[in-house]
Formats: sequence, structure tokens, C-alpha cells
Amino acid sequence: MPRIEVPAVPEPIALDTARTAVVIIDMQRDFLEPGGFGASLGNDVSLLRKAVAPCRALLAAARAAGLLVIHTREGHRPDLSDAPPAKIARGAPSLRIGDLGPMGRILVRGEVGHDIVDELYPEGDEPVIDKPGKGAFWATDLHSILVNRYIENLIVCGVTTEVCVHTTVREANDRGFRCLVPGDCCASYIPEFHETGLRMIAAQGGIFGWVTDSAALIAALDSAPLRAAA
Ligand code: C5J
Repeated sequence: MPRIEVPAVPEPIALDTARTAVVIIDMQRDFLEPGGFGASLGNDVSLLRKAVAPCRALLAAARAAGLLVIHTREGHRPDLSDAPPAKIARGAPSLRIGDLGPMGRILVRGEVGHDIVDELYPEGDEPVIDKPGKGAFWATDLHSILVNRYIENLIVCGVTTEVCVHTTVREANDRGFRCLVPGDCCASYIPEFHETGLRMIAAQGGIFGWVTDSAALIAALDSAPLRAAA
């Protein structure tokens, strides 16, 4: 069994890398670049860029160690039939979901803004989950993909910490997956929510999961026996 041990709070976590997937949440232009959904809500999107380099380094280590890598994208069908009116109407955005912005229609599948940033683009046959909601399990086939690959542990990264990362971790925790979150691979438009979101995951003995950082996780992955040789 290719087993690694990762320093984390509230305590170190042992992972069988053959049963562990990295899930990169919503690292899309719509959230990270000017002119997208995040900017339309009045956010400073530059705050999210700090997660890109750690995610990129983690992706390289995870791919080298043979872990399953899964990407998600939040967005809607072009006819918006899967976009709840309450979601479209919420907030005071300069552009609403479906409106035409500089990167195409806001949060609509197939548009430039909806896709993943170049630095973290999926490779090979890595699954990409298109999700209409904040959580990656709701209205998607993520659960089937994980069960069919005998995955028990998720390393969850991406944006934003307290919204789609948190919702996904909560959904995964309720489905019995052990979740490890490298905090510097996540980011929020609201830094205090990022910090509090991470603390909430690890609080009460790890009520939703474990929190670590990319350096500790990459060091553990780099020491992992390759799956083929295990
Ligand atoms: C948000 C997300 N913040 N990916 N989506 O609306 O966290």
C-alpha cells in the first residue's frame, strides 16, 4: 500500500495514495480574472491568485505520485435552465449570470471565462466536473467517479475557501470521505473568511477534516513509493 503521512491539524493524517484524489475547485477565469463572475460581484479578484502557484506545485507532485486529479468548474447551461432564479438575482452585480462580459457570458459553460486558468489546466484524462452549485457533489457524477475508483480520501484545493471549497468538504465529509485541505492552495475574496473557514474544518477534533499546507503535503508526496512499484 503506497502510504504517506502528512503533518496536519488537528493531527497528522495517513493516506493511501492509491485511494486519494486531489480535487481542484473552480480555478476558473470567472473567479480569478477581471471581468468575470467574481469581479461582477464587486470582489478584488487579485486576492485569489495567491493560490495558483501552490496549487500548481501540488498538482505536479500529485501527478508524479500517481494520484487521481479531478477538476471542477461552477457554471450553467447556455439556456440557464439549471440556474436557479434566486442565484441569478442575488447580490448587486454589474453583470449577472448569463450576461455578456469581456470573457464571454458570465458563468456559462463553453465560454472563455468559464474555463480553468492556463497554469492549472487539466492534463490527459483527468476528469472535469461541471457543477451548477457550490458543492461538487450536488447534481454531478463526482460521487460515482470516486466510488468507482475506490477513493476514500480527498485533498481539496481551490476557490473560494468558505464557499465552494467549504461546501464540497462538507458534502464529502457527510459521504464518508476523509478531507485534507492544504490552506495555501485555497483563497478567498475575504481573507478573514479564508482563515476562519480553515479553522472551522479542523476545529472540534477535525469536524470536517484536516488542514495542512502545500509544502508539508508535497514533501510527503515526494516520498511516496510510485504506485506501479508499490
Ligand atoms: C463562489 C466559488 N464564490 N467557487 N463560487 O460563488 O466559491
